[in-house]
Parts: sequence; C-alpha cells; structure tokens
Amino acid sequence: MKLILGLGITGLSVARFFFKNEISFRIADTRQEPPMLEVSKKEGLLNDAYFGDWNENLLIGISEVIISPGIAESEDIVIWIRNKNISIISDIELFGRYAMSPIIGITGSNGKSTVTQLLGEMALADGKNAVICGNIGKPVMDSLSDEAELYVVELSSYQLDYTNKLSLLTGVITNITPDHLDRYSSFSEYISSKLSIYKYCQFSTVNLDVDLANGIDGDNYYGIELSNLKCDFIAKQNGNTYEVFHKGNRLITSDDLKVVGRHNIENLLAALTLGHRFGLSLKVMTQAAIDFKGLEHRLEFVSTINDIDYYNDSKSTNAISTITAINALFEKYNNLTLIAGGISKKEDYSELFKLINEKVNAVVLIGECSSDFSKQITAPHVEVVESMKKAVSMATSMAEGGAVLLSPGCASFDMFNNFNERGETFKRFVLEENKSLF
Ligand code: UMA
Ligand code: ADP
Repeated sequence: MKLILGLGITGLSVARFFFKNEISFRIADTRQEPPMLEVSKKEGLLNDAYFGDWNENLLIGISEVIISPGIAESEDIVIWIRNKNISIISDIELFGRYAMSPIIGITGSNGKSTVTQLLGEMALADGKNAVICGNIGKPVMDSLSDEAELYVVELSSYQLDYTNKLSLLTGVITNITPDHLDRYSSFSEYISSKLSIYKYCQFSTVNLDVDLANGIDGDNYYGIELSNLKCDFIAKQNGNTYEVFHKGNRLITSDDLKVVGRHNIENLLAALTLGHRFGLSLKVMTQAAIDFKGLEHRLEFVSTINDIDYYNDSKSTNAISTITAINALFEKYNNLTLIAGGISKKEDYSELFKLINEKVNAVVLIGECSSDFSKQITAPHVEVVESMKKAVSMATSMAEGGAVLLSPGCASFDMFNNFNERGETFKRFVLEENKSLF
C-alpha cells in the first residue's frame, strides 16, 4: 500500500491518481482540517485517512510514501520512514514514471514561474500541446494527459529533495540566491538541492550569469553581456535597451517586450534556450515573447493614477527579488516609492537596505518586520503603517509622480493567507484610490 503524506493540492492530486488506477493508498496530514479535506471527502478518497500528529503506525503495511513538498525532512515521520528504509518519493518522481512525453524542468530561487509560463506559451504558440504544471500551482499528477506533447514543469527545491529518479529532456536553474533558509541547515545545502536538477537532464541548460552554476558542464548556455562563443543565446545592453541574439543574429530588443527589467531578459534567454532545445521555431518563440504579459504579482503594472504608475510585485518574498524590482524600475523612473515588509526570512537584507537608501525616495513599511526594517532604512521618508489600505494611501501621498511599487521582500503570512491575497488587496486599494479622486 502507498502512503500519501499531506492533503494539500499535491496530496489530493496523488490520491485522485491512485483512486482512478485502483492502487490502494492511505492519507495522513498533521492538520485536523487540511485544505483539501472537503473535496477529498466528496470524491470518496478518505477510506483510509488519518489527521493529527504523526504516528509510527501509519507506516504499517506501507511499501512507498509519496510526500508533499511542504513536509520537511526533519519531521518525525520522515525520520521513521528513513529508519525503516521505506521508499519515499515526491509527486514529481511519481509523475516521471507515468509521463509519456518530454519533460522540461525549471528551478531557481527567482524567475521559475515566469520562465515556466513563458516557455509554455511559446510551445503553445508553436502548436504544441504543452502542459504547464508543477510548483507554479498546478500539481503534476493532475496534469498527466495522453494528449500532452510536452510538459513544462516548475520544480521547487522541496520537490527536488524528495526526487531520486527523473528523466528531463532539459532543465535549468534560473539563479541561486539565499531562500528558504528556515528549511535548510545551510545555504550550501540549499544550493545542492537546486543543482540536483542537472542529474536528471539529458541536456543541461546553464545560465552563465549564475556563478554557482558556472562549474557545471552544460550542453546549452546563455547569459547577458557575454561574448562567450559557447552561448546559444545572449543579450547585450545598449543604453537602456537590451538586444537579444541567437548565434549573432538579433532576434528582439527589450523595447519590444511588455515586461520590464534585466531579470526578464534573463528569463527570456532561459525560455529561448530551453525551447530551442525542444525544437520550437525561433520566429514563433520571439513573437510569443513579444505577446507575453508576464504573470500576475510579478512586477505587474496595475494602473496610472494622477501621474503615478503603480506596480504589484507581491510575489517578491526575498531580498533579491525586491532588489531586482527596484533596479528594473529605476531604469525607467527617477522617483520611486516602495511598500515593503511582512515576515522577513532568515537572510541578509543589508544589500537591499543599501539599495533602498540609494535609489528609493520614500518607503512605507508593513507587517512583522516593519519596526526592525525602519531602523535600518535611511531613505528621506520612511513610514510604518498597520494595513495595506493605509500603505497605499500613505504611498500615494508621499509619491511625487514616478512609481509606487509593492515589493515586500518578505513572506505574507502575518497579514494575508498568501502572496496572491496580498497582491489582490494592494490592487483593490490602488483602484479604490483612483475612484476616491473622482
Ligand atoms: N503541512 C502541514 N502538515 C502536513 C502537510 C503539510 O502542516 O501534514 C503544511 C506545510 O508545512 C506547508 C503547507 O502545509 O506549510 C502546505 O504544504 P503542502 O505540501 O501540502 O502544499 P501543497 O498544497 O501540496 O502545495 C505544494 C507547494 N507548496 C509547498 O511547497 C509548500 C505549492 O507551492 C505548489 O504550487 C503545489 O504543491 C503544486 O505543486 C507553493 C510554494 O509556496 C506555491 N512553494 C514554495 C515556493 O515557491 O517558494 C516552494
Ligand atoms: P519563482 O517562481 O521562482 O518564485 P517568479 O517568476 O514567480 O519566480 O518571480 C518571483 C519574484 O522574483 C517576483 O518578484 C519577480 O519580479 C522576481 N523575478 C522574476 N524573475 C527573476 C529573475 N530572473 N531574477 C530575480 N528576480 C526575478
């Protein structure tokens, strides 16, 4: 019998698959009311289910465990499983056993979802039945399809940690910067988790701008400002514009794109390199990049109100993504007002504070870390407020044209259920701010 650990969207997708294929399974979750409880009940998936603290008896009669990514290696249940030498795998490994079409894997600290979505859109534009799935929010076991011609899968380090076998056509690490250090005992452990993607790649795609991946013997390379002949795709900066080349031929410039910032050029190079390896047409990929609107909550343009442009970058949950957002907008605006804060991660924020002090005119802080952050930020105007509503009205009153940017650099759970809710709340108040002017 199989044991499914966790009844979030991963556990539910695995249970559905076993149920459909008449494979017997048990489900367990430490939460009395896990998020997918009701739907699992309705679908008749809870014949053998246990909710509450881990219990070693859960392992009786179990030959393999499929573990949800949110459950850490340090949990008792994982220790018991390891001691008993029971096979433990991720949903990704299970998916790899059944997927009949090529899989492209995308991991990294930031940019995973953007590259996954962009590459998926490129493949769809080229007439391929591509399925976009994984950590992006659509569990892989809900995504298996006989009609799929390509799976574009976002892989988190949590998923990679429980993966032992997988066959990827190609895969990439978009970048590696400190993240999830509450889950890993050191940064180097987190780096090893990310690097493990290359063990599974038939062809490894390497971003030469990522120092940590530089020693990797890749098959396809890309990077910005590199004259490196081994690169398939490169970009060069010309003033405020980036030009993207394939083997010396100019394909596109940043002025043609709807998304902004150097990081989005890096994301584009990743998608082009992966797509080219699969055999997508360069012309179609280029047009798909021009049409790409970016993902919600990632440096998403919201509206212009009274000469102020508002951007929602709620997905920024670490220092580097807020650094990236500030740098991207600084290329376009000389007046920036930042809304940041939330639950800070166990990482060094000093580079971010330095950048804010240099480039941001006014800062509004929210959430758990706000008073701590306010001591370290010396930008001309810093205010601490207790709600998103106040943050938006305060930022609007402080901004003198230019842009107001929500880029928290922190997790959202002190004030919101998740980053989506935080971003939606921000957008709602921005649009209300607009109404209140009329
Ligand atoms: N949990 C318990 N007890 C349990 C099981 C889980 O308390 O018995 C808690 C976990 O500690 C965690 C939460 O429940 O805080 C959710 O964990 P989960 O593994 O049940 O999550 P799923 O709902 O299955 O969603 C997971 C990914 N979540 C995590 O990795 C935490 C989703 O990524 C992913 O979209 C989904 O599978 C489909 O593949 C989310 C995420 O935050 C968006 N990912 C991290 C990131 O992107 O940085 C890695
Ligand atoms: P992930 O799925 O890895 O979390 P996303 O594409 O969802 O990545 O973006 C998360 C955050 O990181 C957003 O704030 C976004 O603007 C920023 N970001 C996107 N691509 C990159 C990149 N290549 N380098 C740094 N930051 C990035």
